[in-house]
Amino acid sequence: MVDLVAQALAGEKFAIAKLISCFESAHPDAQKDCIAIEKQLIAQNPEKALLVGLTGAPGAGKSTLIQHLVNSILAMRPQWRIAIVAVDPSSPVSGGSLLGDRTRVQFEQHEQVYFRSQASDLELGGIGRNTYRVCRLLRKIFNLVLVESVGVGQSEIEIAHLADTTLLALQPFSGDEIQFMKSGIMEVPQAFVITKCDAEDLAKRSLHQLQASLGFLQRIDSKNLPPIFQTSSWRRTGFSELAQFVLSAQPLDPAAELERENYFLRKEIRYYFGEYGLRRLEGRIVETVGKNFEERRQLLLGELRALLEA
Ligand SMILES: Nc1nc2c(ncn2[C@@H]2O[C@H](COP(=O)(O)OP(=O)(O)OP(=O)(O)O)[C@@H](O)[C@H]2O)c(=O)[nH]1
Ligand SMILES: [Mg+2]
Repeated sequence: MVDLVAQALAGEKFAIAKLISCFESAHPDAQKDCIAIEKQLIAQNPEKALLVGLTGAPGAGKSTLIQHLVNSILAMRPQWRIAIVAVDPSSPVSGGSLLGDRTRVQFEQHEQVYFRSQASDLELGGIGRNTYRVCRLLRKIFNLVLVESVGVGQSEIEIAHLADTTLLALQPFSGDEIQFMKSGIMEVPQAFVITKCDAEDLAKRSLHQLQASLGFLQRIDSKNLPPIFQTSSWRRTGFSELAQFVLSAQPLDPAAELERENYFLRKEIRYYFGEYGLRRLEGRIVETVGKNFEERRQLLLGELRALLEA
């Protein structure tokens, strides 16, 4: 395990994939390994990378955006290593990830870029069962972690719980804004990106429309609107401005980080054991604060299992 962690920190993709598999595994022994990996990583690297979420309607241009954004960031930070997690919609019939259905991003030209896809889980709000834990792992190995989630139901809101900074991609005049306004999603992101701004007048008109829509939202302070970026993969414009924004964003402070940790613990407990489990464990959730996340997870899920089996 010590070797594997050292290799992953040195950027070896095979080792990184093995570590991720451990966090995705449902095997009982895997949790012990996860605890050991987390300890090793904390000992070897006290830093945590920024976690950026990108969401938007299907086909809005998210993957293309990530590809150009990563290129721009690497032009500014040539030594950086970047991980991309794509949360793919899963088939309601087979439960499997519909990998072939989405445009796959090609990053082969960069040795420092690592790509991983995960199946989403609608019951968990559209992100994968282990996405949070895998992102925690990747934040210790990479300088930046980007998560793309497809807009299905509430996944836009869920990714905002997951990420330090959330970007919402919108296509010009797609009608997505109206849907997003109704469901509260427009209030979620730290920045908007209007994609496919291939022509000047289209860019201008769609910017005005978005600004006007945001003006209607009571919960957004009209003097403090989130920044709006406009990109075109065709013209290759807007990506360096967006890259600057990402590079200037800050990870959550420790208090917010702990809140996020508890949010995902509660969510998992509710998923497996329902509201009853959550009520039984609420006190223990608070008592275990101070331990590493994977240790808390093992302890809490183990205690509930024992309680229900007794
Ligand atoms: N004209 C134009 N087309 C674009 C631009 N960006 C993306 N596209 C096209 O839009 C389509 C969808 O792009 P993707 O990047 O796969 O969009 P996505 O949001 O990741 O899609 P899903 O992951 O399937 O939800 C592709 O055919 C892209 O070529 C752009 O800036 N201009
Ligand atoms: Mg995509």
